[in-house]
Amino acid sequence: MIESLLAQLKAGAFDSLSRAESVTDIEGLRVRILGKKGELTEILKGLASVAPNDRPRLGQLANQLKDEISSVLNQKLVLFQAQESQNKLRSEGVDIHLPPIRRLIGRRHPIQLVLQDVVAIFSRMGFSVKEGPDVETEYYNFEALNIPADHPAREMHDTFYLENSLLLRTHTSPVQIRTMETQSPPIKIIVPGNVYRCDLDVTHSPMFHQVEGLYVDSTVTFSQLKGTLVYFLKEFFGQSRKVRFRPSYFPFTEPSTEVDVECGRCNGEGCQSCKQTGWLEILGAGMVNRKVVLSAGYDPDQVTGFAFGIGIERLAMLRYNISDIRLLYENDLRFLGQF
Ligand code: FA5
Repeated sequence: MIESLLAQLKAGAFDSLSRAESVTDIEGLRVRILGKKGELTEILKGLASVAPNDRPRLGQLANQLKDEISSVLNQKLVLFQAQESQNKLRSEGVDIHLPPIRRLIGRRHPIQLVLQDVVAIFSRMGFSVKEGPDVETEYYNFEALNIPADHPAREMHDTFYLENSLLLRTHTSPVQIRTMETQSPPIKIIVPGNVYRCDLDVTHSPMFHQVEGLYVDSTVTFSQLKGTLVYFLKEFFGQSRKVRFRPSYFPFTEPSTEVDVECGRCNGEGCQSCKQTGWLEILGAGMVNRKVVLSAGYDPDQVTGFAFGIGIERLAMLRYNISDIRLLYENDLRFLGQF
């Protein structure tokens, strides 16, 4: 009886094995046939009721069958495992001939490019870099610069006021005072930084950048100021770009001047970017006012100086022919990608 059951099991097992197609099929068959509750175990339970003399022979027969089936199961398992891992590799394969995915690489903002150049040019002339706070007191932003509370120049600055007499600095000139208060002449510094004014049109931005310059020593002259600025402009724009100095007024310098550069979009003909004037104003400058020298604690009879404040966005507009200052702050990658 057991012998014929084992023969049936063998025929069924080899039939199932011949139809198995995957690792999962093989694992299923192993459990079904040889598992703890599998078909072979069920048959072996019947050994208890056979004659004791027959048991060793039938036991041996069952073990042989178990080894035979195990060996075929293992062979097929290795085969299917190899096939399946090949298929997996093929489906996940990398085609090394495909072009690589293009990664966008960040680049410097045009304002940073211009700032770098300006700082480099003045550094070559012996100016060192200083910084000051964006949040200023009224004293440093106005009073110490000879702009008292009722002075009309305060209105020209369209200031963003904060609480407790604090404000967002409207220019980098407060750093002149902060530096003179703590250092003795000679002082030769530039101050790159952000400044803020409630201003917005094609040439005005509410946040923009200035580079302040201050040179204070025993005999600093206006011709040195002009020579320094002309040298800077030729280095920055090249020899042939037209520039002009206009007389101007700042409460903290006397005499004062403003410098314009010819508009490159219309070559001086007049267009929307230069408000039809053919020129773009880039900086204010002058000899440090005696009152400012005095309030900084120096003797104006012993010490003279010049100062200037350059608008960095305006330099960028002129260098790259940018028609509207607001383009610089819209973060449009099509625009920024050109620099
Ligand atoms: C001043 O800010 C003075 N502190 C400059 C100065 C320094 C004069 C030292 C004398 C001695 P002004 O307001 O003109 O000056 O600004 C200087 C430059 O900043 C301008 O020539 C212009 O290029 C730029 N500028 C002014 N307002 C704006 C704005 N809203 N957006 C962009 N650029 C501006």
